[in-house]
Amino acid sequence: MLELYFWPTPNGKKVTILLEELELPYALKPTHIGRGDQFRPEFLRISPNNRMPALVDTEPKVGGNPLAIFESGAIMMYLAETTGRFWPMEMPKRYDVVQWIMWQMANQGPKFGEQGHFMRASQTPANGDQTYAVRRFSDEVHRLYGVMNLGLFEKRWLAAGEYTIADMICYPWAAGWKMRGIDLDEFPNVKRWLAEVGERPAVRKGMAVGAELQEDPATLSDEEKARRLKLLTNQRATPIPKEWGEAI
Ligand SMILES: N[C@@H](CCC(=O)N[C@@H](CS)C(=O)NCC(=O)O)C(=O)O
Repeated sequence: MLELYFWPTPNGKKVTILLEELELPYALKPTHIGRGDQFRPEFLRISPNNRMPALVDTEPKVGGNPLAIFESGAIMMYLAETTGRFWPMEMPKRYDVVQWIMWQMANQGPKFGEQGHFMRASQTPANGDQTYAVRRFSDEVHRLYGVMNLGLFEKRWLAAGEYTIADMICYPWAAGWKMRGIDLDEFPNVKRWLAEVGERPAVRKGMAVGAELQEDPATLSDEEKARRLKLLTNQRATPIPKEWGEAI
């Protein structure tokens, strides 16, 4: 059984898209990052980075103990490789896909995430002037849409001449262009690609997973909102949990 530790954010949805494309059964393990589930000792054993998504394959094909993987890119490579789908293994296609996965994990995900962070931070006067940070990351986001637009020039898919995990991993963040202040008409190749990927039934399904988990912020008290904000923004190193025992 595949157990997916998940919360409905773009990073989580990369994996649900792939699982839906693969039509694999999986058990969703809601990991409420606002409440702090990502700091539970048992979750940190799976994902020491205190981030979801994470995957546990309780019966790996290679045999042995259950296999735990964190980082969405690694999870997607594992699923694609073990099923033999959406990641051609022959050269040079294999690395055409890998380079876009690396690009997404090192550029699109982090920079888009920081743009969102500083845009939210700028709404609180106590944080001071955030103009520099918002500008820096908004420029990066614009540059990165441009990178995809170049990468998709005269190409239907990002890599390997076929629909792969490279497209799936880049889709959920790219789909949020409107709230990022992006004019999609500047990036016609991305616009065309977003429309085609977004129409796939498995992509629609994967993007909708966990919608019922979302909370209406209006139902949260001011104290709870402040507690969650602190939990998500002021993180420092987590000591080895006492529950792990001496042997770890
Ligand atoms: N590079 C990681 C990023 C994962 C990530 O940032 N997850 C966020 C939600 S989108 C999270 O779990 N945040 C919890 C926290 O900040 O404590 C991946 O792609 O898996």
